[in-house]
Amino acid sequence: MIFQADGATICALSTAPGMGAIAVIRVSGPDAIGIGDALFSRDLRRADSHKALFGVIRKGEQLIDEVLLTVFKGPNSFTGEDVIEIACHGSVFIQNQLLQLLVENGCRYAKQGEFTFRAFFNRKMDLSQAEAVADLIAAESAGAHELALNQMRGGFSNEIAHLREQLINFASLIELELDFAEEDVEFADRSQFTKLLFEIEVVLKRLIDSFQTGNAIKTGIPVAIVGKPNAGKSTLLNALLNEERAIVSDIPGTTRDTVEDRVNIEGVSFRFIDTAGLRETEDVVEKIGVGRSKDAIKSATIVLYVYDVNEHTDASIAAVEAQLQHDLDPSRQSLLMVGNKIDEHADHSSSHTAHLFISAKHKTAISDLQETLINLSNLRLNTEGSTVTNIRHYEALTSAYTSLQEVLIGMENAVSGDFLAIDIRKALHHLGEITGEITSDDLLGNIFGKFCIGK
Ligand SMILES: Nc1nc2c(ncn2[C@@H]2O[C@H](COP(=O)(O)OP(=O)(O)OP(=O)(O)O)[C@@H](O)[C@H]2O)c(=O)[nH]1
Ligand SMILES: [Mg+2]
Repeated sequence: MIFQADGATICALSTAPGMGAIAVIRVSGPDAIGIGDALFSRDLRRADSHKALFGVIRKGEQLIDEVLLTVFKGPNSFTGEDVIEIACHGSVFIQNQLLQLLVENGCRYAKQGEFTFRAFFNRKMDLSQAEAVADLIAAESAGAHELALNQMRGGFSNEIAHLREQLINFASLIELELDFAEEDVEFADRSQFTKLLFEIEVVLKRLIDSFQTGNAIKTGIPVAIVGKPNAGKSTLLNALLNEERAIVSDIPGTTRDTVEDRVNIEGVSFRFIDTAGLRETEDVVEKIGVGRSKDAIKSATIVLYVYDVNEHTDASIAAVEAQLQHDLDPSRQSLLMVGNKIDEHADHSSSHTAHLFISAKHKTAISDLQETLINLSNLRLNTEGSTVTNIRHYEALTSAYTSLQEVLIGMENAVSGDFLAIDIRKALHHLGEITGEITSDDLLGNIFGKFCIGK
């Protein structure tokens, strides 16, 4: 076990390291209240839970700080243990003095993620909820925040727990049959079971499919900026990011590798990927770049095709658009056609009414473009049930789905109960991995090791 339940009382700075207006130090464990009581000017042993007390902390005769101290009596605390939180003035000196004092009085410094691990260990939350705590802290956009919050509050866990419960019921009935093998009885109604399996299959499929969106929201919706050399892709990237991120020049083939960066537009996080201009080329390096552009198109949620309005006829651009529409997967990708360099164009009329017309260089109509991107991204938000954002969950769901398929095939071929039971147990195992009924030290180390200290 990466963290043993060693009965230690642990302490750490829970606010960001460095100087701040205030800092919060968290202490959790059986002696939290006793240790706090020894240092604080007021009686903590008889203090109410969840109420802040104002007082001072001294080191011998020396006054360290005036603080607000809150007691959270277990099990009604984040970790499920007795917890105290000390809100002090945010000087690094005070923070260090207090932590030192806590250690001198019997605390041990907490490891990364140890508070959240204890919450998991004490069943205050399951594994997917603990992971959501990390996601919530890292969330930079409204969408990522909403998904993490929903997962932390147990929306996703409940859905998985419900699926598991249904499967467990049937698994036990089938296993019961095995005990009566001689008598040749069927406790588990096969047709009812098949119906249930199909229902579970639908839910699993929906959860698996939601990962594409969930991941896009968490890591930014991938927008590939593609087009011919010199169309103004890099200029547009810079305009969207509001910084000179990519090199711009009038030499076709300037961008050779993909350049990407994230930006938040009205609370939605986008990951813009500027690519090498698409053209037939003999240049070895440029060829690799063009290959990467094509990969970027495949994995993008939104493909933004930029063309120079001065260099195209309506017919030629319609042909490009038709080809792109054909190449994209409409169930998960949208295409946005953008005519650039309108500043150089005398005639603004076009038959392409669905296209956006901008000048990347002069930042004309960039806000229209941003608005369109927001609209396209909204279309893709999952409204029904939970959205999977975590690759670990995605993999476990996919494995559960495969095992379920095996069960269904077995049912179809009327295989015997003992074989069915094996595959059902497998599916249960994979679902249990998500919520943490099934864990390994490696897995826990991996998850909690990513947390910051104090969380
Ligand atoms: N007049 C005008 N020029 C522009 C506009 N946008 C880009 N340009 C110019 O077009 C040239 C090419 O711009 P880039 O942004 O480097 O084009 P690109 O599509 O990234 O080109 P590659 O990286 O070679 O594929 C530069 O000289 C830009 O200044 C625009 O809106 N109007
Ligand atoms: Mg470029």
